[in-house]
Amino acid sequence: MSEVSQPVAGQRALKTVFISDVHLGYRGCQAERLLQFLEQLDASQLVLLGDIVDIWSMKRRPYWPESHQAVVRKIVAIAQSGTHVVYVPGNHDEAFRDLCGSALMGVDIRRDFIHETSAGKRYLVLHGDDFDHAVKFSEVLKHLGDKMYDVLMWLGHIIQKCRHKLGYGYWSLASWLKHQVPDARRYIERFEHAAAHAAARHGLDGVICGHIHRPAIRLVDGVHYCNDGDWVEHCSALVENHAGELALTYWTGCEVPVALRAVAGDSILPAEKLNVAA
Ligand SMILES: [Mn+2]
Repeated sequence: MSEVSQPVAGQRALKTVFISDVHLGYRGCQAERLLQFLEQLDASQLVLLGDIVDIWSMKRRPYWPESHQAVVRKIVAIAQSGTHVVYVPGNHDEAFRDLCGSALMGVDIRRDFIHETSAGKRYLVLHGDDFDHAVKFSEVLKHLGDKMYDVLMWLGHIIQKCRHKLGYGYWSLASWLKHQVPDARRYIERFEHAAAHAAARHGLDGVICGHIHRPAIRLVDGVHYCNDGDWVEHCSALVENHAGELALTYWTGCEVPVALRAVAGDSILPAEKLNVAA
């Protein structure tokens, strides 16, 4: 294990933070939690890895509360405060893919790119819908999934309210259910293998993506597979420290100054490991 690198004077706490699948414009978006996360963000680079805005959902049902606008304002402010912000549009915001290669309000828009960590490891960075064809997830199933998802989100919010009253932290019903369904597990596995193969084909060490709303860091076929999760169910981000180590961090809903819990795989890393002040 490499030594923990402490940020030097003037250096940001983290090197890179990846978030995706925020789904602004969709009722399930956890905009308030994301705002709190972004308030605490201290990173040299912020990567917005797709499905930041849910144009599909807004076409079905227009929805744009103040908190969603506040997230956009916050991101622009972060870009203007010296953090390099890169936006990789996903499938729910693919209209922005026409702007790939340009910069908007200080935000670089890219279709995909290769990220090199401080440790010299090279990662393919992309949203992940590119692998949908590989996993052959049928259109019918997808459509059923959308409807089911709305019901689950509604149920999940009720459970969340009860948990909050009882003093428990954030927990996702949709995520827990998905892990119980064999088909969903197979879909996730196929997706992870397709992503890993793409990175291997390009001769890279790993892949960083989002899209399937399932945060993960693991070795898949010898490739370092990293998924930053989402801000509908998990409220998760993938972070890189100055030593080039990658870890997942979750907004837990705890009312502590920094509600960031860093985990890698199943093990919980101490916060100092990631230079995140606890
Ligand atoms: Mn997506």
